[in-house]
Amino acid sequence: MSGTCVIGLQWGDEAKGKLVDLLASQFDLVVRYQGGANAGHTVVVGDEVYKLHHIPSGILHRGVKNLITPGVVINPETMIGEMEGLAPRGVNCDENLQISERAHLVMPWHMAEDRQINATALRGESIGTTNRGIGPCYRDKVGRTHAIRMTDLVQPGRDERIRTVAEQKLAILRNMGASEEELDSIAADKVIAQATRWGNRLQGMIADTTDTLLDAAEQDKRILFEGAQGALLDIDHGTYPFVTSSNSSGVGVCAGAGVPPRWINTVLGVCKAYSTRVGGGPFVTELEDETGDRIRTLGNEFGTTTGRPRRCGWFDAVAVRYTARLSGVTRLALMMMDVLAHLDELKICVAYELDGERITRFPGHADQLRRCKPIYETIPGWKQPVDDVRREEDFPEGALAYVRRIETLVGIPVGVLSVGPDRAQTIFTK
Ligand code: 2SA
Ligand code: MG
Repeated sequence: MSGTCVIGLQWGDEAKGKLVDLLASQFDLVVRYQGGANAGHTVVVGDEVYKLHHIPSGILHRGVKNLITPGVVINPETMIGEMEGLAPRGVNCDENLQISERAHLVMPWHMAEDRQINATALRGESIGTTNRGIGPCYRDKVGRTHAIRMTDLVQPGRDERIRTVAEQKLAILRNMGASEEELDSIAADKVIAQATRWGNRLQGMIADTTDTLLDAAEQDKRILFEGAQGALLDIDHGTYPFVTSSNSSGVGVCAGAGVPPRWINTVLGVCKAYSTRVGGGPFVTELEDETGDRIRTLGNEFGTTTGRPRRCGWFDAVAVRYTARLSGVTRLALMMMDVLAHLDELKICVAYELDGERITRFPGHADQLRRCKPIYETIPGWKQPVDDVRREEDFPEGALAYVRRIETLVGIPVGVLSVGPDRAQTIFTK
């Protein structure tokens, strides 16, 4: 069987959704295995723009089965909204989507708790979460005492379970100083009524996705694993504590999906030809100047989920080499090449200077990372649009020189180049 993963190698928004959509028709199954509604995958099909949050990008292809597995945290309210938004556009989730009974639910109180996280400064800075309740939901999953899972929605005892948790959460949030409006939104009766609706709507899709996935692997089916966020946001391996609460690097696939490593053989590592980050935390190659503003405008660098402007900077080969190795990347996909076509001069960060020493290892501590100064190599811009390029050999020489330099620094060949949002603007090179 062929298990292929698409993993973001930076801080998310590397255009993974576009690649998954392009590849999906070659696969039998597409799997979302971590994160939740904090993800925003934009897929452009002709004139139609789809913004997906929970639902795997494979849903846009008839005949492809889509799975949301145990490692995902699901907000049923927004997921049902997503399904209803897709239905009039001819996308039928009831037929092609299975949701794991083991997946945890993001409940209304998790959103209220998330706002409290954002109000807290860690090392002098807020994490800047997406306010989607992701961190509090994963915390409750690991804590076990306050968790509610998909399966609970369709089991006897549901209402009682929700009432108990809602009452405890009410007390916790009141103590944290939540507003009356927030407290009102988590009242037990209200949440029970919502959960009844969720159960009725989703029951046909709730399934044992682990069994489905293992059957598929053993039957030699082709499976595509769709990562959300990026490896630098990984809870264990990212720029902690400025990370998300799941394993968003390549090492998260097995646990989140419920698949042993032996079934994975290809890992596509997706990165932008520059860097972006949304939310707080260290960002060594950040450009807080006109060039940064220029990249933001040219690349339309605003969050899909929250609309927040993204911080922009140069390509960081130290960081990407780290995340590519960690994720077991077999090919790089270099996205947004069209944006760089407008700049006179480009820089690639080849090493950091930390406390007077040159390093090429990615530091594990946020404060160390914050002290790192980028050591750049300057490369002349090619100053020629590439939007219409469809073959590798048609790229300007300067653009290819940029690509070759990244391959050398990261140590992995580039197999995909992207020059725009459209399906056709993707060039498979090797
Ligand atoms: P959270 O909400 O607890 O996961 O936030 C923790 C950190 O993870 C970052 N994060 C993201 N960064 C980039 N893109 C993400 N998805 C959306 C998108 C973001 C948006 O695709 O555009 O719309 O703003 C994403 N999700 C989480 C987050 O900024 C925090 O730094
Ligand atoms: Mg995104």
